[in-house]
Formats: sequence, C-alpha cells, structure tokens
Amino acid sequence: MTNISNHTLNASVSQPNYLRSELKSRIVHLGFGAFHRAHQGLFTDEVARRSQSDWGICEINLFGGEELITSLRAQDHLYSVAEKGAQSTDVKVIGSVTESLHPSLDGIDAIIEKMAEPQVAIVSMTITEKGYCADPATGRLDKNNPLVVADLESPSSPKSALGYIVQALKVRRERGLSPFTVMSCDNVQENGHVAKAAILEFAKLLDAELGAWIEANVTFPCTMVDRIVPAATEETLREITELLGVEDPCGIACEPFRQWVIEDNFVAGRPDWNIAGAEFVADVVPYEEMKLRMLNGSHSFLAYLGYLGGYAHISDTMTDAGYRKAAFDMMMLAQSPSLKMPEGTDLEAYAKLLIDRFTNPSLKHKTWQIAMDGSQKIPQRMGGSLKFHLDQGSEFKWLAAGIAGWMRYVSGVDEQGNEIDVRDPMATMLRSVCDQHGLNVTVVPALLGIEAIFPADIGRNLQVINAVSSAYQSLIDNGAKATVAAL
Ligand code: NAI
Ligand code: CS2
Repeated sequence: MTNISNHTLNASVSQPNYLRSELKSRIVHLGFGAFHRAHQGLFTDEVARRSQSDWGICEINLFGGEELITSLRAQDHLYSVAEKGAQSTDVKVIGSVTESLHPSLDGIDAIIEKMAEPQVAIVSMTITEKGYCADPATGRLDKNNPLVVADLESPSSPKSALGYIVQALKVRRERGLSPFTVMSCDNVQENGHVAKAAILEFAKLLDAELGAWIEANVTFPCTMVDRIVPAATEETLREITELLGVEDPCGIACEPFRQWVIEDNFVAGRPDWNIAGAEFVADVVPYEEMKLRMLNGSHSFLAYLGYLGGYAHISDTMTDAGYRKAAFDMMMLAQSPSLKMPEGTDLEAYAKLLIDRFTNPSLKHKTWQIAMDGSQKIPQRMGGSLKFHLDQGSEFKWLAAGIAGWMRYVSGVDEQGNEIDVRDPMATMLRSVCDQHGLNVTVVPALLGIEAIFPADIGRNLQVINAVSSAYQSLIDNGAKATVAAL
C-alpha cells in the first residue's frame, strides 16, 4: 500500500538524509504517544541528520496504542511531525525509529528480551504521571496500586513500566550484561528521582540483592521536557495528509517551540542530543520546577476554569482578557516567587513567551485533555507553590481558584448542567465524594482531606480551606468567567 515510506512526498517535506540501516535500537522507549513522537523521536532524528549517529529507538506501548504500532510497522517505522506556528507549518519525516513492540502483538517476553539486548543503553519513558504508580502527594511507590500488586505476584510477566524495567535489569544482571540508564521524560517533578524511588522500592520488595545492584549500577537522570503536543484529531491527520501528499496515521502536530534540559548522568552512553538543541546540565530540578509551576500550573488553571467557562481550547481562553491576565498573574505572582532559579533567569520573559505559546491559534489543545488526571497533576503543579505562600504569608488566590476549578470540574457536571467526561485514575472516588455534597462548598474540605493528593499541612490548613472555599463559592454563584475576571 502507498504510504509515507514508499510514496513521493511533497517537495516541501523535510526527510532523513542519513542511512537508517546504520541505526541500532540503543534506546528502548516506553510510551509511543503524541509527545514522544514530536520530542525525543525528533531530537534523535536530528542528531542522525547532523552527525554520524547510530542511536535508534525501539518503540513500545504498554497500554493501548496497538493500532499505532501496527500502522508504524506498515510504513517502515517512519512518521511525520507537523510544527504549526501561528502563520506557517513545517513538516518533517522522522527516521529515528528502528523497530517497535507491543505486549498484545508480540508478547511480554519479546519486550523483556529486547530490553535485555546488549546494545540497549537507555530505557526512556513517557508513560504519563500515573505510570509511575506513585502516591501523587509524596512521589513514593503506591504499594496498593493494582499494577504493583499484580507485578509483585508475577514479576516475570509484568504489566507496569516499573515491572518491565526491573525484570529486564534482573535478566541483564543474570547474563552479566551492563545495566542501562532509565530516563523519565514525563511531567513529573524530579522525574528521575521519582522513577528511581519507585523502581528501587519495587525491586527491593522482590529481591533485596537485585534492588541493591540496581541502586549501585543504574542511573536515573532527571529531565525537563517541553513542547505542546495536543492529541491528534481527524482534522490534524487530514492536514498532515495534505502537507505530505499521502496519509500518515502516525503523524502528529505540535508547536514550533521545543526545549529539553537533561541531567548528564548516563551509565552506558547517550546520543549527543545537544546537537539538536537539548542542554545537558548538572542539576535539572530548578528548570523542571520552573516549567511545571509556570507552564503546567497555569495550563491546569486554564484547563479547569476554561472548560467551565465554555472554552474548548487553550487558545480560546487567551482571547478572553480576564483569563489572559489571570494566567499571567498566576505565573508571575503565584508561581515565579516560589522558584529558586540560577542567576540571570528572566522569569518575566519566560511568562510572556508562555502566553504567546498558549495564544497560538493553529494549535487546538483541548482544555478537556489537559484537565485529565488532575489528581496526579495538581500536587506537583500547585502544591509546592501553595506551601511556599503559606510559609511566607503571601497571596495565593490564583492557586486557590485553580484548585477550586478542579473541584468544580470533578463534580462531573458543567455550568449548563451537562455531564463532564472526567478522566482520572481516582475518578470514581472523587465522584463519590462530590456526590455526597452536591454542588455545595462543604465538598472543599472533603476533597482537601484526601491525603494522597493534598498532604495534611496543605489540606487541613484553615487558610487554604477558606481561600479554596471562597473561590468555589464564587464558581457556584457567579460562574467561571466572572470568577476569573475578578481575580
Ligand atoms: P498520549 O496519551 O498520547 O500517550 C500516553 C502514553 O502513555 C501511551 O504511549 C501509553 O501507552 C502510555 N501509558 C499510559 N498509561 C500508562 C501506564 N500506566 N503505564 C505505562 N504506560 C502508560 O499522551 P502524550 O501526549 O504522549 O503524553 C504523555 C506524557 O508525556 C504526559 O503525561 C506528560 O508527562 C509528557 N509530556 C507531554 C507533553 C504534551 O504536550 N503532550 C509535553 C511534555 C511532556
Ligand atoms: C499539559 C502538558 O496535558 C497537560 O497536562 O499541561 O502536556 C503540556 O502541554 C506540556 O507539558 C508542554 O510541554
């Protein structure tokens, strides 16, 4: 069948200029979702375009995405990325993927065997916040997580990413092979440290010696990853077909901006991603915090309050002067004061750039998509800065409004009385708490009392309860638009 690998593409499409057969699967990536295709996949392709690189990627989806893997195989593992600016779009064909696997297509053992191949130097991940099976409030392994319980019982046929990594490292150790680096590329605060803590705790529960070997031999660099990559829609795929001249079911669209800051701590080598614009630094944590609080914190704020206000996309919220100002204030007054950045970092310029990126009308980034998994996102996007303001005695009304927006959203009913499709690993529990209270402000202390999301020093703090209650009451009385405008 005609596809991106055998069709003559439109002349404007940028294509790999290197011998793909020279690439080896030195990276195994868990999570062939939207983001990875437009970020690590593209960075790795650019390294091969600009240098003699043999770094290729074996792509794996552990949950869902079988069709995507099947389509990718049918087109020789090539796919396209459309970088959509406000005025124009650039399309690139990405050649860095060497092969792919899926448990339901290939079986679990094939994945473990691939991860145990001697040339594999890095196992990277974009598995969403919930993929770490960690308690959102503490970042520690949640031993009651059903995937963890199942994997501790049957470690050689794992389900979770942690289970696969630990089993593959066990096999490598038994075979006398060197370990690989585990690199998280998720929006998780101190993502490398969270991955390390969860993997070590899981491994030690299975086998203390294996845990100690992993601790001594494996590294878990932290990374700050940034590029807005909305889930592909039929419209995105239609646009990509026009740009390429052929259909690409694996195509993805994103903004032109991209950033990747990586802790340079790899046990078995790494691609020179700096050739493609990544930065290797000794300490990523300040950059991660800056991005999570300023970008993702205001994204979540706009997602809940925007959805409730009737805005389907982030760019729609930016056409409303009240939301635009509130988002900027959220960044500059609520989030930036809580950050400790290296000297010379211009947080105001960063905030202005973020507002410009959010305004990009070509990106149809749904508020509903960002609203997903709030129980996992709110603690790291708003919890740290909330704690900062409590300690300082300073104003945090934007954070309170964001949290109240989330509470109003998870009630499952919008301002017109229509149902909201709330997606969250804790959705059932959240819904049952909301149902006990109805749209009543008494729900605020009940939700703040969930310790897996809000540690007691935040959730039981009277100032927090009062501020969030007042924002919640305003959402009930005046609606989201008026509440945001009044901030
Ligand atoms: P997506 O929905 O397209 O892909 C999700 C991926 O996660 C899939 O590959 C799926 O197999 C995997 N997954 C889901 N649950 C899992 C679990 N429990 N264990 C293991 N794997 C699991 O989402 P997308 O856009 O690729 O985002 C994924 C993550 O990438 C985000 O959660 C975020 O942490 C990070 N990210 C996303 C950005 C974006 O703009 N889309 C930008 C920066 C980071
Ligand atoms: C968003 C992020 O879905 C979300 O929660 O806030 O995916 C955001 O688009 C990226 O972090 C941008 O780098």
